[in-house]
Amino acid sequence: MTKSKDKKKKNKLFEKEPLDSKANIIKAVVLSIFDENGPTPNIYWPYDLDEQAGLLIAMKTISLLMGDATYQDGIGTEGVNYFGILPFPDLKLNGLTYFFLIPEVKARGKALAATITVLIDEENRVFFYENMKYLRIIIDKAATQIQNNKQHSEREIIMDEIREELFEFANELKDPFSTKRQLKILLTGLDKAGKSSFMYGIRRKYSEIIKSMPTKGVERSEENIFEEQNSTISIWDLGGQKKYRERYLEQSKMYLYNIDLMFFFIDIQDVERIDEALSLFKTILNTIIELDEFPPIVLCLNKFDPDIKGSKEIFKNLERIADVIQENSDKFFIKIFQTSIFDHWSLITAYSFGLSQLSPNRELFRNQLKKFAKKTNSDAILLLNENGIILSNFSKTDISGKVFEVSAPHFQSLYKNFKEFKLLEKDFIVSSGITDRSKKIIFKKITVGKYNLYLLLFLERSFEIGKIEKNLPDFSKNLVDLIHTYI
Ligand SMILES: Nc1nc2c(ncn2[C@@H]2O[C@H](COP(=O)(O)OP(=O)(O)O)[C@@H](O)[C@H]2O)c(=O)[nH]1
Ligand SMILES: [Mg+2]
Repeated sequence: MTKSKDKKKKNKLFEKEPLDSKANIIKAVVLSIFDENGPTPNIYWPYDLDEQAGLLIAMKTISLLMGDATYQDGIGTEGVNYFGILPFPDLKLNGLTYFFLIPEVKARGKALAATITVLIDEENRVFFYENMKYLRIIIDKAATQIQNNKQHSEREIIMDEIREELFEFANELKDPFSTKRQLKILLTGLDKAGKSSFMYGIRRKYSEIIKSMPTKGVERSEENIFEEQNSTISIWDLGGQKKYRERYLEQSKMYLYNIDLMFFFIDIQDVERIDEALSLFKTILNTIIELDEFPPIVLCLNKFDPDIKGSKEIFKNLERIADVIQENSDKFFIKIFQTSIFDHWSLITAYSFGLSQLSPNRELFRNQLKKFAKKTNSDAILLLNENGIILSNFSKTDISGKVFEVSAPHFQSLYKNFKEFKLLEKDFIVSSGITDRSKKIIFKKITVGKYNLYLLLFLERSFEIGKIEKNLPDFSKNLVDLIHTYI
């Protein structure tokens, strides 16, 4: 669609850039606005963008996010910002979309829904994932300017500028055309902190936990969130014994480079080694700061076994660790979890949170859950994949979230058992007698494209299954797109 038959309408790109320029990776840049005619491509490049293609881009990007409660209730334009990567199979393109609101007194909700979408060939999509951070900054800046400038002509200039900036950015990259996204997850911490057991636990290889020997050197494995995915996720379990630690710190360029996510484990029962563990944590952070690496970090305060939860001493340790961590890590996004192999859900929660950080679509996912919750009167929703990993969750209150923590794993095994023994009449389970009179829990298998996912809903006792079934097709349809580009 960018290769116009009409050569007279030469666009700026080809006047300035040689044809084989890397900037050619960017096929289109579109500002869409939901105006009185519905979702409309308002300003776009190439200037001769096919009309149908433009409409499709506007419709798809804006409609995915319509129905957002914040927007419709007119609460304000601040909280409504989402990035996501969307597939456009008909155009053979992938789009990085930013959804935002333009304040407009006359409009419903006092704002107009708008998106800026950057499009590239679908086989080049890794470009988006690898450069998300910078692309977000460029697009975010343009969106703010669009919000502040009302004139169409001013906005045209802004869109020209963002395009130039994107070209420049693409041109400076060494290799924007790798075909598969390579992700690297590190598991770090002292020896015996429980790193290997954590992964066995996640994978339900319980017998291995008993047999497990100290990890020698580095053990690599792969994670597949979906059977078919466009990225390779490698998990590097870095052996924690002193000799291995020294090696990976010395050869940090090899081990600690290009990290997308890091887990750090501390054995909170081993009081004597807590200082040593914290010191290793600091050393690793300093080393990766030097490498200019700032991955999100999941800190597992591990061996927080169910039977010691009440212990005062453990509680003191936890507080001390949290303080030290806070002091040393203002440059990083760190999320702390209390984990134990005897509490499967604690592992899943920490692990899933980490994985979700790898997906640029996590906000969009959550938004779909939130919409579905509203339509079905659910207090909380959880979406699990076949392996029980949480893809996304939404809950109105803390309490409903907590209910899930306790019940989700049980429901999933119940469901699987019932299914196996063909005891399931319909494709869902409804709780009965577990909750008080006001609430119910539904566990349901849903198909999204070629995947089986599991949906857990926490909702009013007087729920209507019809309402859920009516809204499911739309929900699944939106998720299909997001799953294709989830990771
Ligand atoms: N009590 C308790 N023990 C654990 C937990 N996780 C691991 N362990 C035990 O701690 C020891 C070291 O675990 P391992 O996974 O090999 O640690 P790694 O060296 O960090 O990989 C093993 O004996 C495990 O059985 C946990 O959550 N609670
Ligand atoms: Mg190990």
